Amino acid sequence: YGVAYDPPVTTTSLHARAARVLEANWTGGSTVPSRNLYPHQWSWDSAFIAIGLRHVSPLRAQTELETLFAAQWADGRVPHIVFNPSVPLDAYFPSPDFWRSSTAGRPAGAPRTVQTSGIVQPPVHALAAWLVHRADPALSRTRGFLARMYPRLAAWHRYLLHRRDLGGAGLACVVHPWEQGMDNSPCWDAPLARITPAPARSFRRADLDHGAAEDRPTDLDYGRYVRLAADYRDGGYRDGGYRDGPGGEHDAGGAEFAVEDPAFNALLIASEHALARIAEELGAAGSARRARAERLTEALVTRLWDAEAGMFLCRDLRGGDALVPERGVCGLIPLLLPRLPRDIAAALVRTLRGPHFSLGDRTRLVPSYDLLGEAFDPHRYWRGPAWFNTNWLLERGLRAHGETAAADALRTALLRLADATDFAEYVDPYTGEPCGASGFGWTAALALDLCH
Ligand code: 9WN
Repeated sequence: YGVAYDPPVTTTSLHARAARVLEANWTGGSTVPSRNLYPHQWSWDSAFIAIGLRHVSPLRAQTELETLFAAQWADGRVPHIVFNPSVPLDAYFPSPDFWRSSTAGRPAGAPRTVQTSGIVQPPVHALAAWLVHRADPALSRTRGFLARMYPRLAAWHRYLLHRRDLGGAGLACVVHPWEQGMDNSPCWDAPLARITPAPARSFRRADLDHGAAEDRPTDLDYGRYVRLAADYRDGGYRDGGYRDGPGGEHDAGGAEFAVEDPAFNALLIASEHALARIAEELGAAGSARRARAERLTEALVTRLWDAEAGMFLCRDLRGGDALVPERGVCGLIPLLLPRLPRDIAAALVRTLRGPHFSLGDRTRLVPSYDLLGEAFDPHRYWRGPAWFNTNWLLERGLRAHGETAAADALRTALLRLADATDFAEYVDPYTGEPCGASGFGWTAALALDLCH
């Protein structure tokens, strides 16, 4: 499987260099994932970045989340991108003129003063807010950090649990692959195949100015991403959603792409537990939120667990409401939940160690997709490479379930590769060779978190 990536010799400590990446990516109110490739604020990146930043500057970590939530829409959605007005329009595609969140005829509830996208990303934010608070409770209380964040976080979860419950079973749906955050995962191949791509000449990809074409999604993928986003925009970013109407009617909305994803929902559950703790810290009751998190965990198991695969799968609501038979790392992320049924957690650990993901054996970090899958490609974005955020989540999950030795080994590997690759965006899971951008925000932040 090739030669293991040969790390350069470094003299400054990992901690100091990670902090320097976050400093270099800081724009005054938030942190960009990458100066070149992603020059704006991204939603789930900011949550992961805040988790690391709290060890360097609790104030900046609080500000990171506050800046993101200042762009929250009136319906509670937190946009996946908050655009930096001083960055040229052609630096990233799709730019604000594509999303049109604040132009004439702007969609209902979009903020007036800041330009955003209209789709969302995984809800890691309440979890991040709680961890940021805990890093410096005195500062947090003085600034009223949690008191200000709580209603916004609650509205965000409300949006996902009501407007995005397109399947009617209680879980949140994503309506675009960018929402789930693992853009070109083979899990989306079947649901995306039904979407007519926008013609390649109708848009210009800025990502190829900075990233190698063979490491990025294809033009055909992009055509479909653009079509889906444009249709959602042209519908005013309205969602269907389950409504407790008099007849309990179920309106699945018009979304052509609607998927229940295990990672997105596991993060929502973890964040709901965090929100319960935040409520208690503020002197309110957390029990209703805990009960809701338990109900969501049950729904996750009922809807998405596949005993034969030994992992969770995605449910394609527009594909006959069937499970997608692809093993993506998203199906392992629920290990993060300490209250997952024991037999399921044990099966997930077995799957992680088995031939499809090969933890502690042939790979250096857990790949984003099945090593034995037909679509596996060790360099193409979310179709095989190992990512630091998903490995951090799995490290947390292994630890939560008492798999201390495996968690320690994963932590060591993660720190080593973050260091050796100058905080790469993602790596070849076999060799550790860096791919995508370097100086990547969440890689630096999560390495920092694991140093503590
Ligand atoms: C689209 C910023 C984001 C991450 C996603 C990752 C990538 C964007 C892109 O970069 O997606 O949102 O342009 O490819 O897939 O997880 O949040 O780092």
